[in-house]
Amino acid sequence: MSELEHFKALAAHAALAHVRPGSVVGLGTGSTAAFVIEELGRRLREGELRGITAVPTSLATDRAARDAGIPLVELGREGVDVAIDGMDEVTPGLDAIKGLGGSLAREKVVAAAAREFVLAADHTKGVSVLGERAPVPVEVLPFGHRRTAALLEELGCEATLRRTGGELYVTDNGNPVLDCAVPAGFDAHAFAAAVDRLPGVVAHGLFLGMASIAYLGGPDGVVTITRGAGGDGAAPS
Ligand code: A5P
Repeated sequence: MSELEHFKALAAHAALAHVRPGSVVGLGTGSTAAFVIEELGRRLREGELRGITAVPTSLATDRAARDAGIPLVELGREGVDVAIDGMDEVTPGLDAIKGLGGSLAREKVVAAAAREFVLAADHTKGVSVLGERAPVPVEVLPFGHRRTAALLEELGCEATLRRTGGELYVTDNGNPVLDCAVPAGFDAHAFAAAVDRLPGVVAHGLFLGMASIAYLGGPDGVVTITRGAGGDGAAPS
């Protein structure tokens, strides 16, 4: 395991402290979520946790969870007790960018349905402001995606249609993704609200005010970002 993978595993294991016996767990997508799935499966097999069911946020997570022996359920009206997911950027205020792995729409549905939304990642994902390193992924309908890209660019970003190996990338929902590079100092809340109003947009990767805690694994162990009384992230502990 590489050092970065070790950091992801540390954070993933710390996040699992939020899973209680009998919980319905939202399982995120990506390389950090893979450590959550692996460890949750182990704890179930070894009887350390009982009565867990889980809602996967992607086809890849569905497969990995089945392989790990985690019982899966559909997302029901009652939502989930806790959702655990990775992220591409997180601020000290617990705002995040997600979706470089392409599962942002399902991840957002599950995060919004969670009584507790827990983020886990290696320490390189910590930023002081959103957009520092990652674009904001925007999943859009195939119909009119060029027009949607133009509307996004009118909001001040640079929208690039995602491709993998030269092929058009499509999500598990069959939709393309526009990766939007945002200018330094952009107003994430105003941008998110404007993107939400655009026809053709399915979901965007700004997860603002959704997470209750984030765990960042790094050389000094796991740093925790919590929500302070004023709604800002408290000093890491
Ligand atoms: C998946 O769509 C994303 O939101 C991931 O949660 C995010 O890209 C983090 O993935 P890694 O844990 O692989 O960095």
